Amino acid sequence: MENDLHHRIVHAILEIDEEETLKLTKESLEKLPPEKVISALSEGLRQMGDLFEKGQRYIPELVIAAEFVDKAFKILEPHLRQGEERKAGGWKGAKVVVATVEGDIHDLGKNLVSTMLSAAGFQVIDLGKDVSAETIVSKVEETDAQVVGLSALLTTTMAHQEEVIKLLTKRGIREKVKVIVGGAPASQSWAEQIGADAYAENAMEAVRKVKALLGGEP
Ligand code: B12
Repeated sequence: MENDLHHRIVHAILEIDEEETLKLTKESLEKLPPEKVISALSEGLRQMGDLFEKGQRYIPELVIAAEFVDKAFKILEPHLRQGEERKAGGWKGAKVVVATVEGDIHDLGKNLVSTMLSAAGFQVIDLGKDVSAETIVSKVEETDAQVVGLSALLTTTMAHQEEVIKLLTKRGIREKVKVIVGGAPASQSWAEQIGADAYAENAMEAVRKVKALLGGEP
């Protein structure tokens, strides 16, 4: 059942079939945890990306698919929130600045991370996409955020994650804030290479890692 729905969702996305994707998303929610539905939707987009790379899908198709997958994420959002809100503890005061780095307009994954963190009780300051290191670091200074989450989906923009860390150091606030990085080209070894405190592969893991960075359950 789980596998079947997963494959049907991936297939619907590859066929750029909005109606079927949204119908299957709703149907899956009755049978699967929302996290599993997210992973099927993300897998569909990932495969779209692979086809795009091979010249078998084009930008307009990627744009359309991204838009309707975003609608599917919105359907899932209240269900995701429920799960996290049940577990939300004393994180209310903890501030997390989140942004997609400069030059990068991919924001679906970053939005999911923000949603999950705020459902878990964090005060999320989401600066959006294509945000300069200067803007991110100034916001950290202004808000006294304990954590900054940096998203990058392009190999050409991931260097800006490092730029943010360097600027935090230059401003003398690197020790005050934990840095977590994510996005398709990022990895644990990339995080270590640039001196980030953590890497998370998905939004659920991001919540776990941010909690761990702040010392575990409050
Ligand atoms: C959808 C999409 C687009 C959409 C974006 C729409 C939007 N509003 O975001 C559009 C069509 C606009 C787009 C444009 C481009 N794209 Co694009 N895109 C994708 C695609 C297919 C899916 C990305 C996505 O949304 N996935 C679903 C979400 C839920 O997953 P996610 O982003 O990975 O996020 C999860 C985790 O990574 C993690 N995470 C994400 N951020 C963060 C942050 C933190 C702090 C943490 C802890 C975790 C975390 O948690 C998230 C949730 O679980 C990817 C394929 C891929 N493999 O990723 C290509 C891909 C990223 N794009 C690519 C390219 C090349 C481009 C363009 C340059 C194409 C062009 N020639 O114009 C432009 C770039 C524009 C720019 N300047 O940014 C390449 C990048 C190749 C590379 N090596 O750099 C990819 C990999 C496709 C490919 N295989 O070739 N793209």
